[in-house]
Parts: sequence; C-alpha cells; structure tokens
Amino acid sequence: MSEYRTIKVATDGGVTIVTLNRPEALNALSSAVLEELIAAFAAFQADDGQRCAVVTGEGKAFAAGADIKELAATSAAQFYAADGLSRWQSHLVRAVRKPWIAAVNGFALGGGCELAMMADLIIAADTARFGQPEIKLGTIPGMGGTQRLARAVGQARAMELILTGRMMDAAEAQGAGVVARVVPADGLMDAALETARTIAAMPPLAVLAAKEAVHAAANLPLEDGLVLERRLFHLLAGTEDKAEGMAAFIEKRTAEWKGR
Ligand code: CO8
Repeated sequence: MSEYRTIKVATDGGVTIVTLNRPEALNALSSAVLEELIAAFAAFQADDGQRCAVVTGEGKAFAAGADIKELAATSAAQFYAADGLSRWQSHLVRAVRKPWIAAVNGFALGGGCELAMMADLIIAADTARFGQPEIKLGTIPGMGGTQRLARAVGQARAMELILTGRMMDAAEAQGAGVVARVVPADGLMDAALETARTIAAMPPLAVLAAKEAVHAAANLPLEDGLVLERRLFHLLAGTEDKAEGMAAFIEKRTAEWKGR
C-alpha cells in the first residue's frame, strides 16, 4: 500500500506479505518502521480474509537491529517515560492472534533477531545469520532477546551468544531450535509463502487456538498449559468447522471451512 514509506505490504490470496524496506540501512528498525509495522499488523488482524502473514526484508538483511543512530539519541528519561520498546510486544505479539512467519533472508541481528523470534515460526535462507550483538554497543537486547532466545536455545547457548555477540548461521540456528526450516536463499519466499498458504487454508478457529496453546507452553506451568489446551479443545468441539472437518474425513471429501 502506498502510504507506507519504510515497509511494503502486499497480499497474495489470504496471505499478507510485509517487507521491511530500508535496505540502505539494512532494514534497521527505526520508530517509523515500528509505527508502520503496527499499522500493517492491525490491518492484517482486522481483515477476516487474511489468515497468515509473512514478514521478510528487502536486500541482504532481514533487519540489522534497532536503528543505532536513533537509539544513540534517545535518553534514559525518554525511554522510561514512553515505556520504550513495549509496543513491539503489545502490538506485534499480543494483539496479533493470527499466525505470522518470519522469512529471514539475511542478517537478523539485535532487534531484527528479536523481531524474527516474535513470529510464530521462522523460515530462514541458508544465508541468514542470527545474533544479539547489543553487548558490543554497551547495552543488552531490549525487545525479548534475553527471554525468547533463552527459551528457544537454552540458557547455556543464549548466554554465550548474548555475552559475546557471536552470530549463528542458519544451520546452527535450526539445530538450536530457533528456526523451523532452512531453504536455499533463492527459494525462501516460495517456501515461506507455501507454508503461509497451507496455514491460511486451515480452519481459522483451530489455527487461532493452536497458536494460543503453543505460546502458552512458554508462559505457563505444565499443569496450567494442559488445562488451557483442554479448554480450547473443548471449545473447538462446538464449532461448525470441527463438525465439517470430521464429516469431510468420513465422507472422503474436501472440507469447506466457515470460521465458526
Ligand atoms: N542501525 C542503523 N544503521 C545500520 C544498522 C543499524 N542497526 N546496521 C547497519 N546500518 C547501516 C550502516 O550504518 C550502513 O550505512 P551507511 O552506508 O550510511 O554507512 C549500512 O547500514 C550498511 O551497513 P554496513 O556498511 O555496516 O554493512 P556490512 O555488510 O559491512 O555489515 C553488519 C553488516 C555486520 C550487519 C553491520 O551493519 C552491523 O554490525 N550492524 C549493526 C548490527 C547491530 O549491532 N545490531 C544491534 C543494534 S542494537 C539493537 O538492536 C537493540 C535491540 C533492542 C531495541 C530494539 C528496538 C527495535
């Protein structure tokens, strides 16, 4: 859509494609990028025809982190007064109930790695590189890196990466559990779109519930997570889509989802 300056947004059927578009700054995540991502995600969430999103980067980076020039000019008082960085979590994670995929095409560093880890799943080009180099700038990750990386790869490797700023290549990131799938760079968008289209074709309520339940695994004690899973399972038992899905299986035909 033409009103965006720092991102590009397109749709392909039920899939929204968001491309970070500041290649001259390796898609550094400025406050303008955040505002536009918030608008794009709100539009994605609000549009019943859109079922899955893919976020990628233009050029050789997914995103090389927060915009260091902007960060350098922001005081502690400004950050604290604005509860700086909280809107990534509230608008790109909590407010987005539909699934989205990070298609990581190159550098995903600092805030870029954190943005990728906010996604419901990461598909990476074999050329992708992941890291939290904030320590080299005299700071630490500020939008989830210490928490999500530690949950994804375990404390030992997260500690090593965050204390040294070392980058992981795509193969290591996959082996460590950050990345769902690694594909050749020239096939990245095809692979991400194929996965997104597959998700977009699934029954919408079950997709929402599955996302909610899997995220709860990172946040809740096991007993509480198991209760949430069961309650969502019970809820889905009352949907038309569940009746349709099971009838279609028994009748050997393709199900038609209604989202209710
Ligand atoms: N911010 C602003 N500009 C950047 C950034 C960035 N993070 N990264 C690259 N650029 C700019 C460069 O300044 C350069 O601009 P110019 O041509 O005007 O000099 C242009 O992009 C190209 O970059 P390089 O010439 O450096 O490209 P190289 O291929 O030589 O190097 C690297 C690529 C290794 C990725 C290198 O650019 C680099 O190290 N970048 C910084 C990575 C980094 O430290 N990221 C962490 C930032 S701090 C952070 O993310 C805090 C997270 C918590 C807050 C999150 C809020 C969003």
